[in-house]
Amino acid sequence: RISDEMERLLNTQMTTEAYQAQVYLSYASWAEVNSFAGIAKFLYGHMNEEREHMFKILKYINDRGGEAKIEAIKAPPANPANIGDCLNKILQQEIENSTKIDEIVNFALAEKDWATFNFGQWFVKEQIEEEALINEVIDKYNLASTVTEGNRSLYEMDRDMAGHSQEG
Ligand code: OFO
Repeated sequence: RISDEMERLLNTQMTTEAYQAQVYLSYASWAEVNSFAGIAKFLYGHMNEEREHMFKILKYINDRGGEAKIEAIKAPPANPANIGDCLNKILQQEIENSTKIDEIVNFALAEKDWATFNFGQWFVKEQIEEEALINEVIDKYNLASTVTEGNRSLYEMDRDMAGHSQEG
């Protein structure tokens, strides 16, 4: 069974994943309203990934003798200023999330809770992929916005984002 402290940490992380989903949802909706249909589709897709992370943690807590606690999710931040701001904020959020995952893994190691240590490795790997994925999209954005052909390049990027993979 997971320890009480581990149960608390995992419950907090579960709510963090739900919050991340809310941020992707709100940014996706903002992008859609601002006519970036491709970026919106990509962000909606990533919202689903975060919900899966949340559910994965919920199942793990319950399977390991704990009890998942569904709590209030805080409101997402204000709309980003533009696509570049949106992507940078998402990257920042993923970097912060990686730190939180590391804390859980560190605690599992300290407690010799090998089941959670192993469970946490999936998230460690996932965070590497997510940071790489968002960095890749930022590179594309930077490239798209330096080309001096008016909005054509950003238009093409948005169109390509509709089919962009969710994997890093
Ligand atoms: Fe994008 O992060 Fe969940 O874990």
